[in-house]
Amino acid sequence: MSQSPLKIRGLRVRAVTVPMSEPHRTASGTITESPLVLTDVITDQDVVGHSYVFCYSALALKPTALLIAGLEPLIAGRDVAPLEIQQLLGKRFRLLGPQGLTGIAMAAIDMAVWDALARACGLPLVRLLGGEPKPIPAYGATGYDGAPGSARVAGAWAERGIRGVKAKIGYADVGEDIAVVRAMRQAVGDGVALMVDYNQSLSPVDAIERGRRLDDEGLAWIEEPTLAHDYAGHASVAAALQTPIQCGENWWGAQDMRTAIDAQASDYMMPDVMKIGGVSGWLQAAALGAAHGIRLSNHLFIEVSTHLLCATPTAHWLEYAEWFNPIIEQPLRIVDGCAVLDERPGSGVEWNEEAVGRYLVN
Ligand code: SMN
Ligand code: MG
Repeated sequence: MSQSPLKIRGLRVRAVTVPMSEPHRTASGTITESPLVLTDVITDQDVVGHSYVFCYSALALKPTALLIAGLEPLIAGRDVAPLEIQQLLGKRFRLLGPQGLTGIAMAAIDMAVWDALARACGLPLVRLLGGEPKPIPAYGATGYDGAPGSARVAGAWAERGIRGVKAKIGYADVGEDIAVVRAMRQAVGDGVALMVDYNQSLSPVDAIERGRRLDDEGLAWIEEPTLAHDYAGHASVAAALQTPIQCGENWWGAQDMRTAIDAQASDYMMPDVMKIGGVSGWLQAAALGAAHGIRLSNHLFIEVSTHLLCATPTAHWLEYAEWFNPIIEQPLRIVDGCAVLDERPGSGVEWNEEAVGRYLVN
């Protein structure tokens, strides 16, 4: 890095819609395409930091892009100092609140600023954070595709050497949930971990009833059985079941995670780097996880999340999803079922400009 501190000059914000090869069905809705906002933080020293955020719904794409671009005057001219920028943005949105699009916009900038800093230092993000690249075991997902469909996808993941597969369940009857798990087990054998995800679709009472039926299936975890912010409900489910409960992808900021820990809502936790507050928010979450001895996995955002898991003392699994790979110049590598980093500076996000141009939304 040069002697004078790197400064932010401005932002470049673009919206894209990346098609999915197959729709991803969950018990709480289907995703057919990936609406993403790409943020570039441009600095005064020939360094550009990149990040993307996932808007879930096409309706949120343009408002999110506008919100991120609107933050440019607030950060232009400031040092590339992500923790300071996090404080600044948090203050700016104190009255509106850190959830929803404001949280997404803050995370977009946070992740791109960290990426710029790592690039300026010539280091992969994990090394900037004081960690080192190491293999992180990866699991894949099947959608809400019934027993034959889930078994087919699970078998395909296992053939690629992936070490775990997570199924979307929450069918009309718990018998169907069990049938999906058994069909997958038959397809992958005993050496592959199986997880299930209810995507918030059950009441706590139903979750306990279904969970008891699933307790003998050898599952690695049961995810989001009930509403993400019903911490007491999740705590009652976690206390009643033997299978570990997994939650976190819908928590906004480390404060939500603290509430979940205080409530004993979940055995394992899987913050989403976007919703938890970017790299800065993840660092707080990782410290909470370490202090409480809670295993942490990620949710989506595989590139930056691999760097972060390598720097997380209680790292557990990498949730691996390839949906956003088409716009990434050098997609994350999986070797022997583990995500593997190299020594490239930054957080692993570099645009495939040809693909970005193809999927641009004006
Ligand atoms: C999930 C939800 C929404 C979009 C993608 C994935 C899911 C997960 O709950 O656990 O990955
Ligand atoms: Mg989930």
